[in-house]
Amino acid sequence: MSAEKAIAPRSTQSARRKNNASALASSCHSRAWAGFTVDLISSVSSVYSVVKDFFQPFKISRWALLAWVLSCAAWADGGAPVSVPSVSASYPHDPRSYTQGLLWHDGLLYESDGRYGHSSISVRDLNTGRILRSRALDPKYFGEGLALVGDDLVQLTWKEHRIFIYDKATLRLKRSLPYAWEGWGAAYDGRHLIVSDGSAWLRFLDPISFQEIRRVAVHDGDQPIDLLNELEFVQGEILANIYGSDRIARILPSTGQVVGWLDLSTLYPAKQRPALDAVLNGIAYDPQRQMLMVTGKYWPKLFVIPVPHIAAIKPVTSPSRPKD
Ligand SMILES: [Ca+2]
Repeated sequence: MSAEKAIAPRSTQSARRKNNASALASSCHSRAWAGFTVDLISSVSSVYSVVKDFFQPFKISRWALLAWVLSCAAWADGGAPVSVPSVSASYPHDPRSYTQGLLWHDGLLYESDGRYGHSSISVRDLNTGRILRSRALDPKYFGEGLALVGDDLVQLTWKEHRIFIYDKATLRLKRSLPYAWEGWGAAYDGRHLIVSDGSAWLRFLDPISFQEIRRVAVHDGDQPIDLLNELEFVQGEILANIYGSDRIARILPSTGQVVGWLDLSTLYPAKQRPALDAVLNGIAYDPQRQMLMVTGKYWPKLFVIPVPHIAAIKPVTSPSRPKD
């Protein structure tokens, strides 16, 4: 999480500018716009609206701003293929939730919420969105990524260098441990706890000692992809929200290469959101039904995406098949 990710008073103009700057930086710097040509018009339009709002007090020519946006678009050329997956269903999601971690296990949703004074871990019913069990964090902690390791829920905190281990059935706090890095996203691949820290690095930790085993730098072609946020391990790939973006990266764990992007910008259009920080964040996976569940901070809905719709896009590095 970057400094911009912290909640500032949302009613102030400075807060809006701060968040606008974050969204803009994410758009240009992380190259989450890779594959830009697929949706050039809509992307330029949305970025331009953010830029115009941000620079409005400085009375800069709209044509100069548009030229700058287009230069960003040209810079973010090429990259892994972009898909717009189909949504098969939607369910209620508590619009007060500042979603930082999401996972699915045995018919229940588990969610980690952030913000100082509001952070929690909870168990939720998918159909109603109702919170079945919840445990608040001490106000000095900002809840972050969440992963299930065996029967233990592992919750990261943002800058507090502390992780919490809970019993999944009761949410009883079993222990807390020091943690070396800034906490953003977390997922478990059955062997390692995979964590992000807002950079382009994904670390693979021993799930018992939480010591680093290895790390990979995430990249789309030769471009690093930073601001990696909420994570999920899905059919051999790591899916990652990119902070401030409406896209999810599909990442090869072995190399960090992005093999595709999921464009989810139509699920909850930015103009309908209650705040600039109401961004896409939260990926859960049900392996039995092979479906993803995605939501965002302050989002009133959770959306279901059948995984076969995603897998239909072949990784660019998949071995070439022998000719028939
Ligand atoms: Ca997740």
